Amino acid sequence: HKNTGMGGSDNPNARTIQVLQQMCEYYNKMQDQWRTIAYRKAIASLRKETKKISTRKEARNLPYVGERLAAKIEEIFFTDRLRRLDNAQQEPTDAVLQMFMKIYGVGFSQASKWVNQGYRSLEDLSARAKLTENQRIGIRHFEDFNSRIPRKEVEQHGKIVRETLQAMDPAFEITIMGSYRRGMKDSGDIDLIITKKNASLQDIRSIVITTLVPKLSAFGFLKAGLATMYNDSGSKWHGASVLPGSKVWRRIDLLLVPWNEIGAAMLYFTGNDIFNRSIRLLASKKGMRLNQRGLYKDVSRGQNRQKLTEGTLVESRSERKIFQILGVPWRDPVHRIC
Ligand code: DCP
Ligand code: MG
Ligand code: MN
Repeated sequence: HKNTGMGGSDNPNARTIQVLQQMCEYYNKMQDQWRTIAYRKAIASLRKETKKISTRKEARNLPYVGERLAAKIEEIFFTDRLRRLDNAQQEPTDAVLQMFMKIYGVGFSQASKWVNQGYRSLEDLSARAKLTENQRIGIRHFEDFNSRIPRKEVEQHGKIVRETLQAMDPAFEITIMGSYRRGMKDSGDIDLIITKKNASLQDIRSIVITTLVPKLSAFGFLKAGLATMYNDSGSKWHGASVLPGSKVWRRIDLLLVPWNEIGAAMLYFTGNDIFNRSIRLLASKKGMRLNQRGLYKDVSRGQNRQKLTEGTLVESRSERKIFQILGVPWRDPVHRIC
């Protein structure tokens, strides 16, 4: 939930917050999760502060502000900028690195490798680098995969999957998740939960993998399978889809969910990712554990909050009940942004 009172331009630390925010966005782009979280927490502390923070010592007294962040806060106060941020913005290879990281399936380590090997453009990569088939697809459809999908089009992709699946078995239920369920006007990809009343994961998986995917591929709707995962933390099929008459490839995720886990899965796949992180943290503070399969109690934790036992399942069928048990008022999906 956005803090509206403080943190705006009326906040005495507005400039410091602005610079830290840019640094945070840089680390987020670099997929440096630890620094991103550390910066977010420090920024949240500063937003709540009503006095101007100028020295390292004052900064050190704020919650979530350690020695190094305190030094940066002082630097911003006295110089109105941050050398680390200037450096980041000037690194010549940085723009290339960030572009490579936008290729589907490419993270920081693969992108850095390519930069270190001297590649500077997508053309370089496709002509000279040794690439996996998925990387080739990611590069060939770079523009498509990085453009936003209008809400109406997200619905059309969902409709094709729904109608095809329900023609085979009308009991299947398909729900569009992710940014679409949060009401956003466009999305980065199409996230579809597929479930069926009283069905097990096996039941759903066998229809989707042996029948649905081949059928949609034969239509020319599904163009490529990019990743599949079947394990304890979920069952999913990631690929690309194209509407009839269109040439634009979209990223589509089929998320297979057994009926008895539908509530926990709805909660997880609605996001956003930061909302998920905070509600999980809240669960862990109450001695419980929340994941995409359910809410568990009697989880025993060691000194550093690490899990010692799995705990027993409390709720997984109803999204609303999970909120209730956690003692959190129901939050409409459109408000699940942190
Ligand atoms: N999710 C998460 N943590 C992640 C990835 C995903 O909690 N690291 C959850 C929350 C997301 C949902 O899964 O909202 C769908 O993931 P997406 O990556 O598709 O993200 P969104 O749909 O929210 O945004 P976009 O419009 O970019 O697809
Ligand atoms: Mg999405
Ligand atoms: Mn997705």
